[in-house]
Amino acid sequence: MIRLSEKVAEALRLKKPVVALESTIISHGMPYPENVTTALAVEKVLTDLGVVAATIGIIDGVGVIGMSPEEIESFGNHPNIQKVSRRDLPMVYANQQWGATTVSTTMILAKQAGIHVFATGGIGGVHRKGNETFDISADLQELAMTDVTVVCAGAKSILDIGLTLEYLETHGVPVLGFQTKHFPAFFVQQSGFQASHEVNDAEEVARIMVVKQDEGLRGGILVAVPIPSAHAMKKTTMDRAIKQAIKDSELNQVSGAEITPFLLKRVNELTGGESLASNIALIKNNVRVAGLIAIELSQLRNKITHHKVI
Ligand code: PSU
Ligand code: MN
Repeated sequence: MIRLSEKVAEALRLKKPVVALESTIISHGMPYPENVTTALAVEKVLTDLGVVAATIGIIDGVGVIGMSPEEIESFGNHPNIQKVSRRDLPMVYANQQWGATTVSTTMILAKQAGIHVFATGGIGGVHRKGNETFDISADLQELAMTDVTVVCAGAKSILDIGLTLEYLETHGVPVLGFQTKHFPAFFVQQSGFQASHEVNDAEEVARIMVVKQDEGLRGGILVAVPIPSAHAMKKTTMDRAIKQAIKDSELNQVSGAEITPFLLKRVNELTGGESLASNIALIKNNVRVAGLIAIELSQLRNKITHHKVI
């Protein structure tokens, strides 16, 4: 059910660094045309580092690992492309549909292709009042079971970040603060909660990944990179927008899979261009960190193979 682009297939064959990228961020995370220009710009961040970008999406029922610029444009410009999480995957495949992959689905497809590093903006998590609604993103279950390292800027405070971190702890997912002990909240550098562990650099992340894989410890790793300070937003501005967005979602009785896209869109509208600029800056930064991790991982893996041959 998956098809690798030639570039991605070759890089994986040669054990060169590859980073996966998701497509729901393109279809539901940002307005057109900035979604497309950003998706292409982040691929360039990777290319400049010597890393191969693999943007993942589902086209006519096939999981495409390494979408072309034309395919990225179609995803960004499509008025109502379906957001596909783990639950939705069989139907989209069976009915040969198009689908934008969330963090959970991108992890599934990346793992199947043999890609272990994935960069995005923010992950899904336990929603506010999640204890009543049971609305917990499939992203968290995927992190619990699928061996892919997800590099993000934390989670937006549309979620209950405390409960999200508790859930990850219960399921044995390391949450690594990249050069920070704080867990970031997307637009702002600190959520008020701590990461489970602070890492110094990409090399440390890669070593942790290798040990975790080699010890057979199931599941992924979350690397949380704070938004660069020059692009961080005021907490009060964000808190106000998020409060309003949640109120609007309740008024409109939005629920289920619709809620995250609704809140993302509403927060974007309420904070306008400022949040869009921050969003783009943090994604580029996450992708750069993911690229460095992929480079270190590829070096470690190639070294280990070499010693074994001797
Ligand atoms: N949070 C963001 N930006 C996003 C998403 C979440 O700040 O684009 C997207 C991701 O694709 C994530 C999905 O995997 O929303 C989670 O949706 P849900 O909460 O319905 O599981
Ligand atoms: Mn949900």
